[in-house]
Amino acid sequence: MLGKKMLGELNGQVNKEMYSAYLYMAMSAHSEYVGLKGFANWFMVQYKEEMEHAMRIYHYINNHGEQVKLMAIEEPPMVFESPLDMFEKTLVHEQFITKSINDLVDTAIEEKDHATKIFLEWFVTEQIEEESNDNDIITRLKLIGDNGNGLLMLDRELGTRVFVPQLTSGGQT
Ligand code: OFO
Repeated sequence: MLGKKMLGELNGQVNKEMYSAYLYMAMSAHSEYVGLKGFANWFMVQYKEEMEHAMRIYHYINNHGEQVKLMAIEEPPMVFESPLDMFEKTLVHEQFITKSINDLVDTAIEEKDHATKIFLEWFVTEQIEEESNDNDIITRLKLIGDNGNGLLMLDRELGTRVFVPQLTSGGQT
């Protein structure tokens, strides 16, 4: 059973994950437009992962016999100054998501909702990886600076990222 507050916050998180997906899809579209196909691939994989994050919560709500409430997804930005700008914005967004997940855990603890607390542990761990990936790429982009060859090498590397689905259609891992 999900408490009213917990359910509301989980529904809110579905929306935030959908926005994450939308934001990274926008970054993928921008990368494609400026000819950075590897960055476009990296962000498209990120988009797919975010859709899975949303679906994990969607199924969790369903499995509790509750109805998911879908809300409007905010329009993401369309123009970015540079690859570094995209990754700095990605990191800021992921830090916002980390805080949101931590707030959900706080609510689960307050409500003595052990099942939801355990469910959220996957997201807590995932956020460490998300922020670490972004920090790593930001460091490399700063080292590359204005070096076009360095940027193309990183673009080639980011082009090798592959999406590995983790969820079945029923939301099981
Ligand atoms: Fe990027 O981890 Fe979900 O939002």
